[in-house]
Amino acid sequence: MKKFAIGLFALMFVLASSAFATIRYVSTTGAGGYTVINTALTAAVSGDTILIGPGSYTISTQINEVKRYTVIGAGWDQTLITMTQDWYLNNSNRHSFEGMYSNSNSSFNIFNTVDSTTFRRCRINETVNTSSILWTLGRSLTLEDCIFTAAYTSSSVWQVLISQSNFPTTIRNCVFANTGTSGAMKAIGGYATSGTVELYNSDFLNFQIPLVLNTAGAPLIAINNVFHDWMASPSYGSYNAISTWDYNASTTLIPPGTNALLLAGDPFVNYDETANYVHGTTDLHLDPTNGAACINSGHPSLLDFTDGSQSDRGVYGGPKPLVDNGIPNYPWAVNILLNPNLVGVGTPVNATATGRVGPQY
Ligand SMILES: [Ca+2]
Ligand SMILES: [Ca+2]
Ligand SMILES: [Ca+2]
Repeated sequence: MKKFAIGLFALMFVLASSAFATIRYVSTTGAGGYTVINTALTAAVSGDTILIGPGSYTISTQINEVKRYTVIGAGWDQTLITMTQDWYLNNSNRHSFEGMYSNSNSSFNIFNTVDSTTFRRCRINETVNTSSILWTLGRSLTLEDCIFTAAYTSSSVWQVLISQSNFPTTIRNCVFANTGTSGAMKAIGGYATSGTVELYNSDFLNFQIPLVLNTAGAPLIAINNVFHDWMASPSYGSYNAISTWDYNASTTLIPPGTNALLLAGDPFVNYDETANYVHGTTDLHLDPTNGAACINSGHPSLLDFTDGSQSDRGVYGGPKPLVDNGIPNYPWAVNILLNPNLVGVGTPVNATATGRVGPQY
C-alpha cells in the first residue's frame, strides 16, 4: 500500500509539473500562434514543445534562450530552416531537435554547460567552413537518424565537434557525407578531454580522413558502420589506441578491428562516386546483390527491431533503421484539401487532410 501511495504521489507530481508546458505551433501560413521561430522560442518557457510546420523559415537573429525545449518539424522534406545565425543552447538540459532540414552557414552551438541533447531525424547541410554541431563545452550528445552534408575546404573544421568535458557521445544511423572535392573535410572531431564516442550503423562517404578524435581522449566504439568512396591516400584518422572496432565494412581500406569486411564495390542501391552524395538521388539502402555481404552480417547481438533479423551494416541496419525524410514520431497534417475550394460565407465544405507520422522509435 505504501508503494502505491508513493506511485500516486509521483504521478500527481508529473501532472503538476507539466501543467505549464505548452505546445507552440510555428507556421508560415499563419495557422499557428507564430510565424517566426525566434518569436516562439522567446515566448517559450522551459519544458515547452515548439512545433514547426511545413514551410521555409529563417534564423537570421542569433538564438540564445536560457531554457529547455523540444523542437519538432514535419520531416526534413517539409520543414526547411535557413540559418544565417547560430542556434545557441545555453545553461539548460535535455533539448531535443527532430524532423527538420537545416541549410546553414551557422552552427548548433552551446554557450555554457548543456547536458543530454538529442538531434534525431534531422538533415543538416553546411554551406561554409563551420561545424554543424559545435559541442565543445556541452555534455552528453546523442545523434540518431541524421544526415550531415558539407563541402569543407579547411582542415580545422569538423561536421560534429564533440564535447571536451569527458561526457559521452552516441551516434546511431547517421550519414556523414563530403559533397565537395577537398580531402581536408572531416566528419567528427574530439579532444584529449573528450569522452567515449559510440558510433553505430553510420555511413561515411567521400572522405580522405573522416575521424579526428584525439588519441588521448576516451575510446571510440565503432560497430556496423560503412565507409565508401575514399579519396586518395585514405585513412580512418585518429582515435584512442584501445578503441573497439567491430563488424564495420568498407571499400578500398579494410576497417580496423574484428569482423571487418572489405567490400569489392559500393553496397548501396544508388551511389555515384563522381557526383558524391546527392540528396534525393543517392539511395543508401543496401543493394540485394552488391550489398549482400552487409545484410544480416552486423553485430549478432544487435537485432533489427522491425523484423527481428540479425542487424545489417550501414544506416538502414542496426536495431532501428534510418527513417526516410526524417518523419518524426509526432502526427502531422501536411496538406488539407477543401471541397469545394471556392465558397461563400456559410457554405459547408468537406476537408480532407493528408497526415504522416514516423515509426514509434
Ligand atoms: Ca556506385
Ligand atoms: Ca567521390
Ligand atoms: Ca537484417
